[in-house]
Amino acid sequence: MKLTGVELRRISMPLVAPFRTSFGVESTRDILLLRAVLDGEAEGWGECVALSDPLYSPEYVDAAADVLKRFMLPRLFSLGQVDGAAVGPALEPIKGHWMSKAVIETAVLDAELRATGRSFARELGATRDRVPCGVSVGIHNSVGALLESVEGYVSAGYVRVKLKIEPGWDLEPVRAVRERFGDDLLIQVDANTAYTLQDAPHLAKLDQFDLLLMEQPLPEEDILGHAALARLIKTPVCLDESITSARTAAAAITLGACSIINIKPGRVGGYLEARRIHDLCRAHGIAVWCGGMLETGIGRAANVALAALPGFTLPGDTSASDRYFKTDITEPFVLRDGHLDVPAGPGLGVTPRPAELAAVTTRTEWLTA
Ligand code: NPQ
Ligand code: MG
Repeated sequence: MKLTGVELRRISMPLVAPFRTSFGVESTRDILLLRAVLDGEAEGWGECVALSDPLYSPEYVDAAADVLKRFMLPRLFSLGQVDGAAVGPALEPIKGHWMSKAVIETAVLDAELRATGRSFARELGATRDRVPCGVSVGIHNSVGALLESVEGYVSAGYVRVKLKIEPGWDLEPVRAVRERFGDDLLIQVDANTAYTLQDAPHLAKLDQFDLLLMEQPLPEEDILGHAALARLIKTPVCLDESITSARTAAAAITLGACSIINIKPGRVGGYLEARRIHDLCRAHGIAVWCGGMLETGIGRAANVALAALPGFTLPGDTSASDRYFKTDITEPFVLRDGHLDVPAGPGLGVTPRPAELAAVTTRTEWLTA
């Protein structure tokens, strides 16, 4: 099939509550959606996970739209034949911009799979029909407010809680959650690069709370620092921001920088590279779990499919739609017994609902060969 057109659609999604991390706070998610059309009729969707500002990764949503329009789409429009597997190789000469590569690859894959009645989950190699879900809990203004939020998530059925931490918000909130909810609650922490190796003695004080893992304590390029830290603390080190490809994952594993990896398809250039990282980690005995970027139902459907692969042995940040949004653009993902169902229909198995989509759209652009 040939790529004949692409719609770039910007939507503005209000969050149910502000989400604060060590790098900033957001109350609205400004998202780029992409609709790919093959042979003038087959349609597929993708959701770009880039944030508004380059604070989580070097990517940001305006740059994602720009690089797609000026550099990626022209290369793909000029191909005689395109399918999901051809997108990565065609865009290989373009450095970085993984989130932009991921969104167009996903949309082309979705179009191809919908046209042939195959599900995204089946195509990736999913072996389960539902996945256990964790929840990511932002930095709060007080420990009391944090406990109230965690209480709500635990009652909703989430099987694991991830607490965002930063210097000044670490030992006290983690201790409070562990004491209040007991030893059985699965807890992990995520620093989004807020510490340095000099903080190792302080981070070692978190060992006493039996955390599942500590996610990305040090800067993204500090692979050697993570390897040193992993030898100084008992809590397993997990990398997020540092892992941008199967190659960087292989290097981090070989250097002993992590024993667990958070796989976010957007951050690594797409679901096919995400699967390669899954396969690599499985061969090395490295546990993986599926990260999240506050996706709508479109990105969430694809993440839930990936999380159903056999190597995803830890609960992901694949929360229900209502964790983030009052109204989702697709049929909402609803938590049942701490799990989400893996969509089984053709392609991603979910489609934006026209009225809900129109209500949040701020701009659309139609591009053709
Ligand atoms: C992480 N996600 O694992 C990211 C970071 C992230 C679910 O914790 C707005 C503001 C959107 C902050 C998306 C989770 C964001 C955001 C993702 C942080 O590191
Ligand atoms: Mg993270």
